[in-house]
Formats: sequence, C-alpha cells, structure tokens
Amino acid sequence: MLEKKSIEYEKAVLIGVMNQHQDEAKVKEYLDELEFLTYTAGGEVEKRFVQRIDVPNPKTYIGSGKMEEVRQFVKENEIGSVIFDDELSPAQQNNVEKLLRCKVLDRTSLILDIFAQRAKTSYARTQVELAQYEYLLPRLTGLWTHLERQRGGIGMRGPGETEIETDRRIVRDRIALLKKKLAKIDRQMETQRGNRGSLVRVALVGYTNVGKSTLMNVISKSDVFAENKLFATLDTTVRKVVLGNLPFLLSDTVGFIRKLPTQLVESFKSTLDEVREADLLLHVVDISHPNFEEHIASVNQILDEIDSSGKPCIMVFNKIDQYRPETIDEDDLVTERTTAHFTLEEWKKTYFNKLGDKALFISALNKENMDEFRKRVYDAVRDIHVTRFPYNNFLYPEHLDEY
Ligand SMILES: Nc1nc2c(ncn2[C@@H]2O[C@H](COP(=O)(O)OP(=O)(O)OP(=O)(O)O)[C@@H](O)[C@H]2O)c(=O)[nH]1
Ligand SMILES: [Mg+2]
Repeated sequence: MLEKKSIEYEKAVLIGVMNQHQDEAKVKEYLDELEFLTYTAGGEVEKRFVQRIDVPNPKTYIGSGKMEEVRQFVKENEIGSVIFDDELSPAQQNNVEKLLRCKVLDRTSLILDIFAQRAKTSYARTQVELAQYEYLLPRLTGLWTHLERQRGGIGMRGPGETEIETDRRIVRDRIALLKKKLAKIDRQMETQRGNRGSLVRVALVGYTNVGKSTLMNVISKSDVFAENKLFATLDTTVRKVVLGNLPFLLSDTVGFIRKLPTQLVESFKSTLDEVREADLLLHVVDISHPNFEEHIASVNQILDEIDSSGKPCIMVFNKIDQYRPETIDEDDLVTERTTAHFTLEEWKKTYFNKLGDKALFISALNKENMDEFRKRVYDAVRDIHVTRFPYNNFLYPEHLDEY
C-alpha cells in the first residue's frame, strides 16, 4: 500500500527589531535566515513584524502598540507560534505568551528545537537534551521571581512555590545525570580518537548549509546525509582519505550559525573536539549566499570560542556555479557599486590577495576545480606530515602527478 504523505506546516509569524546597529537591509537578511530556520523546524511564515526600537521593552520586548497588532493577527489567522529573532528574557517570554496565548519562541529555542528533531544517535540526543534543560532552568526561575516580585513574596509560599521548586530540582537532577552520561561517552570517544594513531587530521568547518557534507562525499566517496535545510549534520563522520600516497583523516561535523546558542556550544563539546583536535581546517563558505562574509565572521568567532582560530586553514569558497552578483541597470545613476556587485573574478582577486594560496574556489556539486582542491589539501597535509615525521620525508616526495 502506498503511504500517504502530507506534511503539515505550522503557521508562524516572525518578529524582528530595527535599531542603530540593524538597518532595514540587515533586518531583512536576519529574518530571511530566521524564516529558513522556521521552515527547517516545520513552520510556515505567514507574516513578519518589524519594529523600530532602540531599547527593547523590558516587559514584552516590542512596544504595546505593535504587540496589539501581532495579537490581532495571531487570533485572526490561527497562528501556532510567534518567533522572535533575538533571545527573550525568561520574564519577557512569559509575558508575551500570556498576551498572545500561543507558543512564543526565540532564536535560541528554535535552533534547539531543530537540533532536537535532527538528533539521531543517542549521543547527539543526549547533547541536545542537556542544552534544552540548560535553557529551561533559568526560565523556571524567571517565572518564579517574576511572580514573587508581583505579589511581594507573601502568599507565594505554599503549593505554587513548592511546585516550581520541585520542577527546578527535577531539571537540575536531570542536568547532572545527562552530564554524567556525556562524560562517560566523552571518555569513550577520547579513547576512540586516541586509537586512530598519528594520522594527520583535517576537519571541514563552516556555516550551516554551505556544502560541507557534499564536499565530504565527493572526496571520500562516502555517503553523508546532505540536504538543503539547516543543520542536516549533527553527528561527526570521520573517514580515512588517501590523496596520492598520503593518508589522512577527514571529518565532517555540525555547521555553525550566527548567535549559536551558548548552551549548544557547551554541550556539543565532544562533537566540537573533532575541530579542536584537528591539524588543518577546511573552512567551507557558500559564496552564492549574499551574506557570506558575515558567515565567515560568525564561524571565525565560534572557532575562537573553542580555541581553534590559530590553526592552519584553507578557505574553500563553494557553490561558484550558483554565484550571481547583483546588477545595476545602465540607466540607474543612483545605485552605488558595492561588493554585492562583485563578479566572481573580483572575489577571487580579493581573497587571493588576502590569503594567497589559502583561498580556493570550487563547486562541490558540479565537481568544478576539484583537482586544484585535492592538490592544495595534499600540499597542506604533506606540510604537516613532514614536520611531524621528518625522518619519513623520503616517503612523500613531491610527485604531484600521482593523484
Ligand atoms: N549549487 C550548489 N549547491 C551545492 C553545492 N554544494 C552543496 N550544495 C547544496 O547545498 C545544500 C547543503 O549541502 P550540505 O552538504 O548538506 O551542507 P552542509 O554544510 O553539510 O550543511 P549542514 O550539515 O546543515 O551544516 C544541499 O542542497 C547541496 O546539494 C555546490 O557546489 N553548488
Ligand atoms: Mg552537513
């Protein structure tokens, strides 16, 4: 019998704010990404609300007039979730939920939700669950302090308080348990990594959806899940790859994103150890994305957070087949030329100037420029190999025609 497949998308609205640091174009880009996240999580965006506001309202994040507009829309259109682009304080989330009477998510909880849906192995699931509880804990506290302030503490003792205290205790116990479980898996993983011997280790890193897994599949002939959604990969895959006569280990791991929740960075410690312990990073960039330079900055920031920014690194600009610069009409005398109008050649020049032979332009999908990619990776791995095993140098002469 044929399986009847119908995907039901939950209706959602997005809320963003415009301030001194975020102009209209920036807010649009951020909300585009939030919409992609929402779609990945199984939601369909019905409308975006944007408010010009410099200091967020401490109670409801956006002002009361805008909130009323949102409330009307939510009520009339059977909206399931309202999603804010920024992190809400526990009190704000609580207040807004009461006002709108629907689910209220922020960027962090949305990303956590996607990770929860996508975690397949028990290891990934444990890491996500830990991050979720870490997110929840101050929110239980927030609920309580919020009520306490309102009612002055008196009358709050009794079942209400006990209930929250119990909840908090349960969550704390669960966090302790998950941490223990992860510590145990961490030790196993460490031993596993130790068993891999002294092979040079190369890690694919980059923003989510840039093509890391696709590239992994091309060069290691493996079959890692790749998809046009965010966070297709949560677990790390490691493959032994041989280029010419040179074997090394290549790992594909979780993608990064702007404002990656700190809870996730912490609980994915072991997954990220693969990056931390790598000898060489291949920083993959989706050059066809209008925001790719900001993506590079976000990735570099996270690399810095996990003490990995000083490693040898090759910037791999992927998806050159899909790159389209913005154009200016001939009779348009107003629009100024910016980097958005750069041709691919101009980008190449820019990055070759900046990084020399540490920049590379390819299409993993069409297998364009893959020979050069292999050569650069070979050279970089060989450099590391000969410093590690100087006596072994004769094994790896420079015969570039071999691979
Ligand atoms: N046009 C084009 N699309 C590509 C290229 N490389 C990858 N893609 C597509 O980009 C999407 C994301 O690819 P993945 O390999 O899953 O990306 P990833 O970086 O592993 O993503 P996460 O695991 O989600 O972080 C898929 O739809 C790929 O088919 C390329 O060179 N050109
Ligand atoms: Mg992937």
